[in-house]
Amino acid sequence: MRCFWDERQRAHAPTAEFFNGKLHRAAEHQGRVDAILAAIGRGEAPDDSGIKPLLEVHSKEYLDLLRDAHGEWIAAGREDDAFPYTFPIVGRRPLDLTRIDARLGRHSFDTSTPIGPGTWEACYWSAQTALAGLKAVLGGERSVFAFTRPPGHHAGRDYLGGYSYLNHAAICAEAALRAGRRRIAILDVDYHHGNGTQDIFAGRDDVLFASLHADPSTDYPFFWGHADESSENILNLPLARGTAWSEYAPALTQAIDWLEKGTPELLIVSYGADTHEDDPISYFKLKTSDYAPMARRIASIGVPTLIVMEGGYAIEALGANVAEFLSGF
Ligand code: SP5
Ligand code: ZN
Repeated sequence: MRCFWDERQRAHAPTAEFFNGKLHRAAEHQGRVDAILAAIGRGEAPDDSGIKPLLEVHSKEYLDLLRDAHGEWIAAGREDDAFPYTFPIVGRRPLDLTRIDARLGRHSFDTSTPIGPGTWEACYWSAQTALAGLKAVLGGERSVFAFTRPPGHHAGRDYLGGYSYLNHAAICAEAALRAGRRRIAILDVDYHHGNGTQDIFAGRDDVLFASLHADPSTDYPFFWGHADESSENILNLPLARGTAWSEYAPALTQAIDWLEKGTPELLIVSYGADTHEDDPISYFKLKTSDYAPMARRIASIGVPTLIVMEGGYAIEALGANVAEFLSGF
């Protein structure tokens, strides 16, 4: 299978994230890169498709913030990565503030997604990696893996969160529509709900979004991904902590059947390996050997498929999990 990756994606190097009242070592750290490259080889470097496809999903104001935030943070006399700490919750007035702390809070929904000196460069090239993968799929490849990093599925039109800054699945879905495909399916199998992707495509009739994820009553991102958010084009299948393949498989079949009914011309898979039993921040019980049957079921949809990488933090198992998943295609 053709795989895409750009070395500039390494420039994002967060050291810490804040949750449960403390700073923790960043789960989405650079060690994930070599673990996955060991499984897929070097990857083809993407062409530069420019900023335009990013602007089809994200606002200019938000992209400007991603590019400029760390410089402004340093100019304000701070050290290390930029973190938000004050948030305009629902109902606040849309003030046009310039203070870096206000702008960060305006465009963030958590405190686990810092912006460092290389974050924009890594995000930009991660999006180009996804777009290069899409181009290969549109050019006739049956399935392609874009090693996107940092991840994307928690990022919305104008906000970051969940280690995600640019929503690759959404950027590629929009680009595929602009290239003439009429209906796109997105299947999200990361442990966490893809709230950004859902938010971007809610109410649309040209993009279907199905997600299997940990029940948000117990797990991040809490406020999105509940079963009753499902609609014409959204299917959420929350699963309990402790879910193993025997419970996962029927839910996957349900998601696949639902997507097939929508007769998509292209499939985008948001693949997270954080459903693995050893994942340090997650609570499903999938085994490495479960990822090939998972992928075979997904491949049975039988349409050209772009796989983008989301989470997966069990470094020892990560390469094998990705290799196993790709082998199923
Ligand atoms: C792309 C992706 O997988 N993002 C996930 C972001 C989750 N961030 C919140 C982490 C909170 C983890 N709490 C679990 C405690 C572990 N004992
Ligand atoms: Zn995840």
